[in-house]
Amino acid sequence: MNAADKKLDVRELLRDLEHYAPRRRGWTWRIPAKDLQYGPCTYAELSEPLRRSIAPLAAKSFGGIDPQPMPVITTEIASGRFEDDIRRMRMAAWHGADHIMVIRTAGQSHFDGLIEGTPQGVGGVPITRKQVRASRKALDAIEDEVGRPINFHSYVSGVAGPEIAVMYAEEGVNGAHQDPQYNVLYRNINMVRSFVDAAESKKIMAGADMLQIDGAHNANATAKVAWNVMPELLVQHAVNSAYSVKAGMKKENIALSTVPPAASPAPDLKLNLPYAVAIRDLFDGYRMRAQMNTKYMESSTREATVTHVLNMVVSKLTSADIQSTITPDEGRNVPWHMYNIEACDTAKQALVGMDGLLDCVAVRTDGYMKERVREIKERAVLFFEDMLATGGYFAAVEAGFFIDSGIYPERNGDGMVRKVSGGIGAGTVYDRDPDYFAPVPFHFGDNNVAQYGLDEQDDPSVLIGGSTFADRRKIVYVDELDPEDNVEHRMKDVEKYQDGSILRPEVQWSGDGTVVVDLTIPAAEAIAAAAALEIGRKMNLSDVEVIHREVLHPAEATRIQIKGTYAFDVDVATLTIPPPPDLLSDAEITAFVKDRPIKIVAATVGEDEHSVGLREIIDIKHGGIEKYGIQCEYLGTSVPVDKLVDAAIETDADAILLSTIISHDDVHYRNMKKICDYAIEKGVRDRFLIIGGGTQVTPELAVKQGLDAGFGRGTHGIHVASFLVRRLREKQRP
Ligand code: Z97
Repeated sequence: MNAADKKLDVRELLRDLEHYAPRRRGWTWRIPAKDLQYGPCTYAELSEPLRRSIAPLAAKSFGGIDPQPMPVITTEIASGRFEDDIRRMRMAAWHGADHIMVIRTAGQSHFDGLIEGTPQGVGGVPITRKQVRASRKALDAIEDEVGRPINFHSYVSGVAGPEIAVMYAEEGVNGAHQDPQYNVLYRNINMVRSFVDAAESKKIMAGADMLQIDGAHNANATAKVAWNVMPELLVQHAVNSAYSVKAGMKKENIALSTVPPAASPAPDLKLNLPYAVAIRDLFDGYRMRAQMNTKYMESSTREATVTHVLNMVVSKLTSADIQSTITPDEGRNVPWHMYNIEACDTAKQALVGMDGLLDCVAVRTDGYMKERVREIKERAVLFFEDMLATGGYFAAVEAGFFIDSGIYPERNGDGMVRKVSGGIGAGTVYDRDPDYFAPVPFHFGDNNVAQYGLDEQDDPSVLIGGSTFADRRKIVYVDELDPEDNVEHRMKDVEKYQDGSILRPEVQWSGDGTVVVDLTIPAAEAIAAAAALEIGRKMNLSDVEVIHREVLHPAEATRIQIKGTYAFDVDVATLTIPPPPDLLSDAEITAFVKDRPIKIVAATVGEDEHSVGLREIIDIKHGGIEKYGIQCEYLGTSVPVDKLVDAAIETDADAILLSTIISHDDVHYRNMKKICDYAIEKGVRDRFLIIGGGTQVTPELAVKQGLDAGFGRGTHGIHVASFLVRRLREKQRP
């Protein structure tokens, strides 16, 4: 068995984890494949294809291609159990993700140190060394499988930010969000402490060549009138970007988390495109990470997809470097595997679909665009000047400049106010003594190396025989601290699902037994929701919850989705699994018919007026056998079987297709026997193949009546054509 066909063995992955070393540091971009001829298509700006992947469903009409767009594609994973997240990472990578962002457990910013072991998280994964290491190790195997490097990413924020940055650098984490404004505005961490920590964290991240994403998009997600914060978003980008460069980061490792601030039903592109252009004008040389707009996201996957695709039109027109994807999880209470995967597919397919867009259209630089871009920039610059005049960033935060719902210079007085002397960790910043010395290679600010006879550019860790970055043996690896809340325990509970012989559906965790039921209930919303819960319970589901509702009409119907769990297993050994149909490819069939033309006669036989099934098998419109160039003579309905045989003789056909739907008294099988008997009587049975089809036809019973083949429900043209070609090919052989 190919390793890719096997389930990921998490136990194997965890074995010998204490000796794991990451294979590289730093961020990796996709490799461009310009003007790539791929299958029947030529593309302008793809990246290199994957070794293994899952193509969009429509790819089967294009030779199964799975083109990969140029931007890195992000997926955010957050189930709370890293052992399940790892499996989801694998699925996402096969669908085109190469930036895996692990969402930390809710409010990890408030932890004042590194956590050890692998406890289960709520609303995300607790960031621990073991969890990070296991995920990075898994991604090494996954990137080998798909044939493209995968970037692993999480957050460097909170009062333990610098410790986390060090651990990330040691463990080969490739990127992180780092923005002191996030701490200040959303986590009420003291501003002085946040900026001091940020300088240290950024220096370490720079040392490990990590990509940084800022936190500006959070203002959009938080503000009451989200599209009004456009000028502020630019100011936030500027503060973090300039600070990062000063802390030693390279511009090309600094990504702005740009978010299109509005969404349809607002005029999405008219508002978002000039904004995106303004950012790119102001922040030349930085990377653009297109964060999807989450502000307006409810529980509808359809609405999420519309917003996502419109966001990507902006990304495409303004050449974003990283494309984020987002799921309607928040509206649906759980992070689902399937929405991660759908969102990756949406990003990949939409971006590939827009390949070469800028060869076809151009973003205007006159008229509305010119005025609007200029207006946004002016408002942002004025905001910045006002901030400086007020006494700088800290004073501006104290004055409530940020997340105000007015569009600058308007102010609604509802901004987030924080005090310089307030917040978590206030008063914890101290001046360094003149002889302060830290024996570490990446450190921000004064480090009195001269006292030990070292130069500025020397690595001070030589004095202690190297740092943990250089010598991994110095890293203290703690496996598990909690005897109960750890991965071994969690996996033991779901042991029976590990090898795939016992199955239970899941949405996020192995064996969670959660299902979604989609119901259209002919009632008004409130009644429909109550009815849906009752239906769920009657289906023997427990913990039934309504996760989505859409009014189709106030009186006629409401669409309700419920989720619930059930507690039984399916043993794979008890299943009857039909062998996959052995079909030839369209190209193979067409090529055969070109060399050796095939002719058939067809009719519905007996007293049977049904014609649709047979027409579907024949007609080109429905993917019938005509499309391969097979000549079809359709004789109609209620045709006597002898007439069908006579017509086959007359036209020198290769095959007879008889259709029969009516099955009372086994008339369908009797007609099959009758046609074979007649052909034998005429001495022509060997001249053509006789094939029967119909919804009630069982292939084995049809053959028992003397036919060459029978086809039942679910048959398509390709099934019949594959059979014809195979048999005629056998006949040709000497
Ligand atoms: C995205 N959907 O794709 P805590 N630092 C920054 C952040 O933006 C965040 C944290 C820390 C979003 C990601 C929201 N961002 C989700 C700059 C979170 C997280 O441990 O939750 O406090 O920190 O960017």
